[in-house]
Amino acid sequence: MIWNREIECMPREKMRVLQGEKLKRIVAHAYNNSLFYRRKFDEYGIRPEDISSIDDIVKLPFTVKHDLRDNYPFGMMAVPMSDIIRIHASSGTTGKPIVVGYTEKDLENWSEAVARCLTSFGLDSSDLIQIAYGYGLFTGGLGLHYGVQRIGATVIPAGTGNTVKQLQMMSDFSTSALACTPSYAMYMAEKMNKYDIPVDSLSLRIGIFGAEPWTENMRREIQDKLHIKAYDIYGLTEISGPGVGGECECQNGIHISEDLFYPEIVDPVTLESVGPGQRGELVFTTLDKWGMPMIRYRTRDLTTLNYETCECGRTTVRMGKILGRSDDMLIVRGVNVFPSQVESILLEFPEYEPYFLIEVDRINNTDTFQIQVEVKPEFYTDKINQLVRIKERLTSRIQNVIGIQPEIKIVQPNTIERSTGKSKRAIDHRKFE
Ligand code: DLL
Repeated sequence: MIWNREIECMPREKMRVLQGEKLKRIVAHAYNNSLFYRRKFDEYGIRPEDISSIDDIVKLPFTVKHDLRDNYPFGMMAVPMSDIIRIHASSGTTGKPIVVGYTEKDLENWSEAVARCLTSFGLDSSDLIQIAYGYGLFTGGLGLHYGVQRIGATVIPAGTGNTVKQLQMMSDFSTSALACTPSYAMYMAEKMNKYDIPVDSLSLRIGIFGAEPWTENMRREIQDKLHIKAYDIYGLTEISGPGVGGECECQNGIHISEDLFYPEIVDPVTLESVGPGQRGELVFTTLDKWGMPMIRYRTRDLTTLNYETCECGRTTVRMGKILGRSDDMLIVRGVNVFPSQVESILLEFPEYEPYFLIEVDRINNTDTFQIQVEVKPEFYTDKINQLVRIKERLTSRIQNVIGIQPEIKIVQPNTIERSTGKSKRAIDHRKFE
């Protein structure tokens, strides 16, 4: 099923014309109604009249997270506050939170985007969808909530935490789809095992997972453990929230609602556009968001874009899985390390749990690279020799794939923090002055 066939299957040329029209409108709106954009465009010598098609987008300056922080809380709004009917916020890892505001039309568009994703996951009005993303200022809970209502399915607004109760609800209500972070889904699977809840006693068939990077290996693991199809949903607060894009039944790339959120990929260093299929930083322009338009917003997420028509029939551009962030990539002894690489390797080993914590430090001018991992209880043993062997295999696999040798520290089962939201997977203790 396709929620909005006209848009989702629109010929590419027609889509570019539509995007051009919308870009002209939103740039004029931003210039005329937001002091921030007026100053910025004036500084770059850009006027709304300079934009005549979507190709002109490269003339526009970028917007970055700092801009939102500097204009905290409402300085980036492009409508009077009386037209803003909802705010959300994201704390990020450091500093002041960023705040975003939505008009009624913005919320409608956002729900439309989420409705497209849910439909492409195979959900419809007959489904019961348990939302175990956080409600509140985080966009996950309410964002999914409105999308589920839009397709006429039943919302189970569970929120995060209280895992045993979540499982009970899933069983009592015959929940057919679960929406949460992939790490929370793994944790739920672990709890089901612990409490001897047979997975087939549940009615789950679909997972709606996002808000943090996860790998194909993680997908397989979750699908096997929960007997579901696990779909990727992507989004970020600045651009609306969840549903900027989502996979289809082909599970081969995240279709972006590009009539609403125009994506580009740029080289994170030179900021030049890169060719189709090439990896770089994802940049979004919101083409139909009026409360707080985002023009060429640098997401810091690293991925690729594929413009080929999908086997599902949709023509909308597909982004690859997020490979990491240009700002959470660790550079250890000169080598780029992404936490997702470690996750993927751990999942190749039956002995290890997929939970880990990377710690990086600098001692005597040399970077240390330690990874704490858990051995599954059935492989955990007092026999030092056996543990050493398991450790050696992991060390050499990581060295081969990533290019540097880690110090593997095996910790007791269940000691690495399980997360019900986004998991923290790396700590960098180095001080860079
Ligand atoms: O995490 C919105 C969301 C909620 C998306 C629920 C999906 C489901 P933020 O808190 O602003 O918003 O974080 C956005 O999370 O820039 C990515 O780095 C990461 N992220 C989000 N979805 C995915 C995904 C929400 N599917 C940041 N895969 C983004 C990988 C993701 N990373």
